[in-house]
Amino acid sequence: MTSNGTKQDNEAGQGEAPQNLTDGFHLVIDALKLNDLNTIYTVPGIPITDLGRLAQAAGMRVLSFRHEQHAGYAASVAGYLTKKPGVCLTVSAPGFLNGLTALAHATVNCWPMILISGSSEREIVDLQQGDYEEMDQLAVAKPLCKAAFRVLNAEDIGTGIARAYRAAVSGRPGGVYLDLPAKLFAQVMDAEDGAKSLIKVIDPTPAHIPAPAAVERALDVLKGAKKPLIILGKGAAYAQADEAVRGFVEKSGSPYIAMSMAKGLLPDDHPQYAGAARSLVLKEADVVMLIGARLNWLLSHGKGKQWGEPGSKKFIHIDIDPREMDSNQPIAAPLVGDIESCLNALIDGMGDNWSAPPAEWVEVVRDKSEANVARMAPRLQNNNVPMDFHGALGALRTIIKDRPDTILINEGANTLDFARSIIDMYRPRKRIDVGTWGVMGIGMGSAIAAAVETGNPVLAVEGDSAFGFSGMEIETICRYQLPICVVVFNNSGIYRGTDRNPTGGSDPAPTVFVKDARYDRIIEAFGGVGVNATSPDDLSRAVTQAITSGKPTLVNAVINPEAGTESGRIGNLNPQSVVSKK
Ligand code: ADP
Ligand code: TZD
Ligand code: MG
Repeated sequence: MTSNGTKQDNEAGQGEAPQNLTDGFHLVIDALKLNDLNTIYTVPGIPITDLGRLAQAAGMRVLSFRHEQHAGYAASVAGYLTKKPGVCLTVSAPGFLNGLTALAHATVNCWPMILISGSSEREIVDLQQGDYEEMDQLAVAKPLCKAAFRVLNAEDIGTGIARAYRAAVSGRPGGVYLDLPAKLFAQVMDAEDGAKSLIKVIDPTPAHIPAPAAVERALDVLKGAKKPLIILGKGAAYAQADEAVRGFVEKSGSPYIAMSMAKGLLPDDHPQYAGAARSLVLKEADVVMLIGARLNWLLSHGKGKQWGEPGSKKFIHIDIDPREMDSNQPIAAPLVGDIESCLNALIDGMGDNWSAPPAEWVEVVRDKSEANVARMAPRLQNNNVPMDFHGALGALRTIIKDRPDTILINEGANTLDFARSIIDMYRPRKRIDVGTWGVMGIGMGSAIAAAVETGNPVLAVEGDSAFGFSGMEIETICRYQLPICVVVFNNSGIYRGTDRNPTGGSDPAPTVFVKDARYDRIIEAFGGVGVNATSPDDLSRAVTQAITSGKPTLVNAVINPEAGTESGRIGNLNPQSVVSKK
């Protein structure tokens, strides 16, 4: 049926029983539900207010945020955790743009997400006649996501949502934009034809079996290794191939390290885990096997001092995207396929007599790990007041150890870098952080999605600056009564709270915030529990209480303003003026 046909239906419809008709609103909802997409992260307004209402009436979970960016981050994290696209719904132009950062973030992190946005009328937008919230949103979205579609006719809604779903999850996952102009929602069509127009997506993430020759090549390279190293990335966590990952790592006998969000895929106290000997293994390994991890800036592009002598390593790389191969270093054995299929093929190919790597390598790595862990231990038990990062994170480390199903959200600079190395993870997909961009602002959106999608308790460990980006969503957390405990590491600023205005003027330095701020009072405004914690013992008590009760809680953790360093552990990326230094 064409849009003309729809019009006729509309007119004819006046004489007919209304239950025989459907409209754009209902078709969008029915298409989402048909594909088991039952949760929407949104901010309401023209033209999608009724879409949210009707979706809730149809039994969908509709979570209404205070700012679209956080609804978007929530959808991206829902995609990461569930392997189905998270759905974010926004209003036109400014709402769309607010959601777009999260759509780009999802794409950069290879997480499936669909940003559905209402938009203004095509006829007016294209003639630039100044519509309410006018913008050519499809054109703006295109370069920032994996795919972008617009639906003009009600009978194409099913196709639009099916295409968006497939584009988001197939191959390398990413963000997809779906543009729905206001007029579409009110378009009416015959209900039976409407139902028939919907598509249930069959096998949206088909297995991607690696070529046998590529498997053999990878095994040859691995077999030749005297000092192998496996690096697990968040693609391996996303793949939900947990048994294959464990099976392969253990059968290989190789030391492994985990990128931040792959922590816990195997427990961080696993005997092969070399996280505490990271510098040693990166420098010394002769064969490095990347599993769902890119050789991007987070691994210094596989170059530089930390990687030892140039040319001293061979790489094996498992990824679903063939174009990732050779992006930064020549790959001796590219293995293109989905992680589960690739690892199972490798496990089969290893047979029953696979020999473990040379004992001296395994022992050197284990000795170094154990020595570093032992050296760190006393610092984590300090009870200093004001707290430093080690004392405060030592307390939280124990809490996660005792409650390994808790999902840890983490952002900030020092707060991020210290937490990543101090807090051990024991279960897959329990750590969500700033991801590939190192973006601040993912905190509350991620926490909300983690709670909504899993029902597990959530602990968000936030720098005071990082928290500020999404702080108003504390109201959302209280409104939905989510089991989220937010700990703000309050060192009164970005990196440190000690900078001074060099002119002696009354404006504070750009990196410092209000001294002695009480973030805990923010949550009290919305009926949540606020606690001011000045010692690791206080902090431990407050967080344990929060997780046990499941009540929305915000702990203001008072951290020594002198404790941090510039840019945390990536100060080397920070350009500094040599001429203006005193
Ligand atoms: P990290 O930041 O943890 O190092 P990256 O985001 O850089 O991880 O890398 C994740 C990689 O995983 C991406 O290159 C992506 O294409 C890949 N990937 C995602 N899902 C799968 C899958 N199911 N099978 C194989 N590779 C995958
Ligand atoms: N804006 C965005 C969206 N992302 C960013 N990464 C930054 C700005 C720059 N930035 C960082 O890279 S870390 C950080 C900013 C503003 C905040 C660090 O302060 P914090 O953490 O209080 O969160 P610590 O513990 O004081 O180091
Ligand atoms: Mg800070």
